Amino acid sequence: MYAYKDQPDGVFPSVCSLDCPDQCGLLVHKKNGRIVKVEGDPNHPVTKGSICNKVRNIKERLYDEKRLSYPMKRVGKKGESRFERITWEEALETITSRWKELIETDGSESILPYSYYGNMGVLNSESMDRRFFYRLGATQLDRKICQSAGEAGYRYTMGDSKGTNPEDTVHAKLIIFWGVNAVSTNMHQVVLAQKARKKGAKIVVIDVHQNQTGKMADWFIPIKPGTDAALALGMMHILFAEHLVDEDFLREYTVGFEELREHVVQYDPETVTQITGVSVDDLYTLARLYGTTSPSFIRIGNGLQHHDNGGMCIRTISCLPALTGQWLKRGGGAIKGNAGYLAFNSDALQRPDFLQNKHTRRINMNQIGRALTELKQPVKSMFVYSTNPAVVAPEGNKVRKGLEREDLFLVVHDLFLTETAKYADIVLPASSSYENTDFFTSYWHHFVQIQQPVIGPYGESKSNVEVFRLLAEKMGFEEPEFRETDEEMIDRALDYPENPFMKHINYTSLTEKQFIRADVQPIIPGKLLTPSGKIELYSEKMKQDGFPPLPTYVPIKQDEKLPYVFVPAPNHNFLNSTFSNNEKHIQLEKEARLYMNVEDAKASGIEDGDQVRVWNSRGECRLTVVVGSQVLPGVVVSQGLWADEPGTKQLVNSLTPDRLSDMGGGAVFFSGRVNVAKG
Ligand SMILES: Nc1nc2c(c(=O)[nH]1)N[C@H]1C(S)=C(S)[C@@H](COP(=O)(O)OP(=O)(O)OC[C@H]3O[C@@H](n4cnc5c(=O)[nH]c(N)nc54)[C@H](O)[C@@H]3O)O[C@H]1N2
Ligand SMILES: Nc1nc2c(c(=O)[nH]1)N[C@H]1C(S)=C(S)[C@@H](COP(=O)(O)OP(=O)(O)OC[C@H]3O[C@@H](n4cnc5c(=O)[nH]c(N)nc54)[C@H](O)[C@@H]3O)O[C@H]1N2
Ligand code: SF4
Ligand SMILES: [Mo]
Repeated sequence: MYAYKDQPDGVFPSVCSLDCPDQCGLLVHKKNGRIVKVEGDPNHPVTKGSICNKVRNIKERLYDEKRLSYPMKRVGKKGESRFERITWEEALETITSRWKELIETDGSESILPYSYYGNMGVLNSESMDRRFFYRLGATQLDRKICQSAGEAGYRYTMGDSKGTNPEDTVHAKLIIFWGVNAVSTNMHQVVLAQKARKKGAKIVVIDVHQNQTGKMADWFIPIKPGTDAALALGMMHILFAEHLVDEDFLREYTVGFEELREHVVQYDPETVTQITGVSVDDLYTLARLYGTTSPSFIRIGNGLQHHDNGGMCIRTISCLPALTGQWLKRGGGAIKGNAGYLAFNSDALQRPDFLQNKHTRRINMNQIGRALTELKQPVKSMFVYSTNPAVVAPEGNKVRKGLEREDLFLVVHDLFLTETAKYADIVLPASSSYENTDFFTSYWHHFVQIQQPVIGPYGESKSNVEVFRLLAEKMGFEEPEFRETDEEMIDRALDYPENPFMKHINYTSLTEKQFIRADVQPIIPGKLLTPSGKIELYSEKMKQDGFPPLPTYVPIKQDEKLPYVFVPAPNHNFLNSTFSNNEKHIQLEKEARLYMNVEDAKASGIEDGDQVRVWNSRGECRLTVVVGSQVLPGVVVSQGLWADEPGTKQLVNSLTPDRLSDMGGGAVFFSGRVNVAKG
């Protein structure tokens, strides 16, 4: 039997590697050795053959003529995009000799890895690379750009990243999409919600922007940015006042419900309306709907946590299902993230024990601009892979200033010459996930999946795992772990008795079946990983950590006296900045827009379709305005992380603050303020 990649024609199973909760099963069609079509695998029990438009068009990206196919070195100025082809041997030799020098002169902490999950494959995102940088003694990166604030908040209440099984949510009678643009970012949750709707369920969407998800709702509730905790507390106020809580459940499975009942008295409907902009009537309707409908399910989005108060906001919302006893109802409860169910042996994969100096410094990836421009002991070399900080990290102008530093030796490994790669000294071509071996664990559904190479590597491109194997060899690292094969690493990661749900999953069973359901048991509200084992409405741990022990509304910062809160959210046809450099996807998305309320537009003499300048003390952008009632007055929302084509100014992260969220060291992309004017 030939490997898939060696068969010129046929249809082969695959998995989507993008950073998306759905993690779809795919079927890849090949003709004459090339991918001609990608579709959903109808046999996948959750994603069932439907996939998004982005990936239906992925072959345009895989075979885009701009794709990198050989290593290059810089011959122009930083950022000028002038490069010359070199061999892999020269590239690896240049990198490792420079690093050996730096370790001598400045110490190993002068080298910084910078990566995220451009490819969600476990091997390619967090295995050989981690071993390598631990062994090197490089500065450690805190990878907190995405879900860390919310994860920290959810953990205080529920103990772990575990929630409802999404497949069960078809049984829910009320589904709340809260701060999640699910039509674009978790489409199969929408499919499940629509199935539930056919059986009589109601779909409520709470968002600062009536985007495609808001438009599909039975009821859309617009809210002021960063005020959702107050809304949840107002709901709790009414639930307690009107005896709509499940007292038996609260007594048996929670800590602190008596304290919470007292505490929420202050969040009366008038006060909450003032804070959130949700009317008193709507607040009553929502609370009563939630208090009288069961099973009810809340999909807690990422949008909420990208605020100054993001951790506390998600901590607060995650208390709601306990009030009405939802955790014992099939399809009831909430999902913030479900990664906890599919835990594998990450220590065996990453080998943190290779790091000798346990006090090695750490840098939070959200503050990379500061780190590159302000540190007393500077970062002298950075290796960027699977992420595009020049576009996705906050305080973009500071990031670019750092990347421009003449004395920064920058290596970028990517499929494309991204905005970040333009500043590189050495550019390395990356293979796509379709060219690699890897395994995948969803952070939403309960399936583990395998990727076997469907095509050979594009040009001279190499996977992350392979690049770090080669770098280790050149550095002279002799540990056998640097020579492990992909198959050995998969088995090592899945050999993890601590997670009984995945006992039956290993490399062999995955290659036989392609996707395997973990044997997940629903969470038991008395046996959680919180200190008490119960759902902690009152958290002593939070008190020790310096937070209010009860759920609390804390306003976001008014960082500048500017009229609008700016919410630069993702869009439908890109995935973060991925696809922002592919013609097909740009055409689908058309342009970088800014949504503005009619009243604000009128007051500033702005009309629909105008080009506007959006600015604050950190930078400026030029976007095309859509005037309407999709956002409340005082709020402007953009969509998509666009690259800067010549003559454009659309890097929205030029405007976002790099301060950190209340907990978890998260990013606060959506809490900054801006001004907007025509021109
Ligand atoms: N098409 C597409 N899919 C994606 C991505 C993408 O870029 N494009 N990105 C992927 C990644 S990495 C992630 S983390 C997820 C993110 O996907 P989601 O969980 O959907 O999170 P966001 O899209 O960041 O924000 C969701 C919503 O929050 C709203 N929002 C912002 N602030 C507030 C607030 O204060 N209150 C309320 N109620 N709503 C608010 C925004 O208007 C937006 O509609 O999606 C993944 N999937
Ligand atoms: N304003 C604003 N900023 C945001 C967000 C927001 O909502 N608003 N969302 C934030 C969130 S939630 C996230 S998760 C981050 C995500 O930000 P990033 O992690 O930077 O995600 P992408 O922009 O998709 O960039 C991934 C890069 O990895 C490359 N890549 C893909 N596969 C591989 C591979 O196998 N190997 C290598 N070496 N490279 C590969 C891709 O070509 C792409 O250039 O952005 C954050 N930034
Ligand atoms: S991006 Fe998400 S919805 Fe689209 S194919 Fe990949 S996993 Fe499925
Ligand atoms: Mo993310």
